[in-house]
Amino acid sequence: MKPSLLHLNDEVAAALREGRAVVALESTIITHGMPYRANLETARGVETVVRENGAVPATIAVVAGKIKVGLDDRELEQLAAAKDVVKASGRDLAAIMVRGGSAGTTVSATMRIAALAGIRIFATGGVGGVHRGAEATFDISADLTELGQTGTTVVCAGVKSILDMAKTLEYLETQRVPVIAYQSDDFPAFYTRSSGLKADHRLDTPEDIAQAMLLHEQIGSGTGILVANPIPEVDALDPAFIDGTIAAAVAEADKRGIGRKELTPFLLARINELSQGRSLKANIALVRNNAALAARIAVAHARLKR
Ligand code: PSU
Repeated sequence: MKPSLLHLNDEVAAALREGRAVVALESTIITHGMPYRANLETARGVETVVRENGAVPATIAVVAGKIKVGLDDRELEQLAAAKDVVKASGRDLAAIMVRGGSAGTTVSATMRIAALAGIRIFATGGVGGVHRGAEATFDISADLTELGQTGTTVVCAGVKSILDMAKTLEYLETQRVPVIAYQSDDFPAFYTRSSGLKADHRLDTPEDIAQAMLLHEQIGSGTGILVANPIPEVDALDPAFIDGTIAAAVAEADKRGIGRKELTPFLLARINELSQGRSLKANIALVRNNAALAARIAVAHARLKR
């Protein structure tokens, strides 16, 4: 893909030209991760959090066949309300562009587009991973292989236990992706602060993470970095409650034969219904928390690059 294929809005283009901090944001969370209007309010709120922490937000999506880096409010609103938008991972982009379609970009597509635009840091809620039962289905998110070949730092709250967390960490090791937990020894589990699994590394300040990004690049690692930021204590859900809810949703998906790219959106929606909105509330809180950390890392990174 050529950088000239990207449509940057003026604010993002100016910030990049001047070496100021920019944070990329994905849009599958808007189109397939949350119900309307919570999705729109969250998307707007997350952009505000990025600004409050000193960086420029760049929400990435495909709009009428064009790759947009930085959406205006009307585009954000249309994307949030539209019923005909698809979910695009990196491999889907070309075909969607040819037919002039619109798409929410997943972590894999967003991190690739961000890298092309020159944006090094990206905030999301959770990344995709190795699905439970992958030894039979082979269902492993392209987010993991993209992390293995694109040098974007992704700030997330760990992965949900809709996934096989141990296998996800194994796969990240194979892909040479460092996993750094922020102010924690454990790898977080999205709705809860610990998965019971240790993270490879712990760093305690945005400045240290920015420094690690520079060194990772200078070493020529060529891979992304996964920063795992635990959900704030006050927003975390009870582990027994959420694990039971997730298990019920996974069993239902299995029974109904739901798989491939429909699986993650189905599970997110079903968990929200079964938890009577508690999972959505936690999801919004952790995305905002990740956006704040990503912005602080981006500011520290821009300072180091000066
Ligand atoms: N996990 C979440 N919320 C999400 C997603 C994952 O907790 O919205 C979205 C992200 O965009 C991620 C994608 O990149 O789902 C992964 O989908 P799949 O498992 O089909 O690769």
